[in-house]
Amino acid sequence: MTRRIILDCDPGHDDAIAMLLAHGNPDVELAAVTTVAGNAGIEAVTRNALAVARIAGITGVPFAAGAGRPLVRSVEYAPDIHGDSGLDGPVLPEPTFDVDPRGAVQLIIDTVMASEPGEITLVPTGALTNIALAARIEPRIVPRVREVVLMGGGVHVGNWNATSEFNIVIDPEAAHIVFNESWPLTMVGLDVTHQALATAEVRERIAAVGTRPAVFVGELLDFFGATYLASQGFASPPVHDPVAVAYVIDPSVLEVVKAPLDVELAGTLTLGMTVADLRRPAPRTARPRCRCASTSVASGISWSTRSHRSATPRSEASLPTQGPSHPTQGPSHPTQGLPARSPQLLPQEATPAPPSP
Ligand SMILES: [Ca+2]
Repeated sequence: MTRRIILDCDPGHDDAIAMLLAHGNPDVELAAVTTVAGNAGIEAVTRNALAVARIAGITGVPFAAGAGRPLVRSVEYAPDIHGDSGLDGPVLPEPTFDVDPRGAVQLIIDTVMASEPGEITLVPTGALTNIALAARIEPRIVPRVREVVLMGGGVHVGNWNATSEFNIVIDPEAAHIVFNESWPLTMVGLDVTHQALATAEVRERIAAVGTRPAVFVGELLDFFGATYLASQGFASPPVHDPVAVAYVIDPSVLEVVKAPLDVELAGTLTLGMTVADLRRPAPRTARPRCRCASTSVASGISWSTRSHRSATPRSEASLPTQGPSHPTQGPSHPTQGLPARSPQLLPQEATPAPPSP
């Protein structure tokens, strides 16, 4: 069944690839695309989203601009990774349509309320400001949302600082709201997305597609790969946001465990840290503080069990193995020794998408 999603994003190189994947894959349908300040300011990321829509040929999907700053804190951007524009590298085309005047939060509310209960999945790949505001302004959306599958956080891993991931730490209060609503929520965090690497082999497969979106993805990865190498030491860049979309398309791509989950708001060293209690067996005193119907944490990529639906199937044995690509990925990392490559679904985001109705 086609899953209808609202992609709430801050494009952003990996957001752009996530959008291409969501548009190009027949198992998901973009019900709306909303933007939030994060990788760059709200005007920039919104312009970027519209440019990606033109490159992908997305039409008939409402786009809306959302929050320009976090709920409480000062706004922070990520130019070291994404450049000042949020999408440095490719030359972007001018948008061909305007944003929805209702704005992101109202568009999210209207889309969920106009859909059947359980129809809409929220896929935030930026700060959770818009999602938190929507839940507060119209609480009736919460039980109507099928689930929230977000890229953000991580278990014992950070990127903005030692403990915290960018999307969560730039608006931790919004994350707290979203983590403590009663919808099912799955966190696709850094411990998983740091394994979803755009290796040379993956990039060759995308380049071989040869379409405009494929060339665009190559240009995105040229810039993204260079900044990730310079700023964080990755030999191949981790392509975070498409992993959340890939999980919606095919849950078998990730190993997921249910666990109590919340976000740190009071830590002097750990603000924005996502805290999942993964102790097994779960201690009797371990209770989720949050009220989510269930919280789940992606714990790994299912290299051996996920379905193989790529247009260019290859045997696992033929795939190159790659050692730890990140200097901080220690020898105890559970995936060390596994083929380091992007999810099977990643190359499909470069496939030319059929025009939207
Ligand atoms: Ca993002």
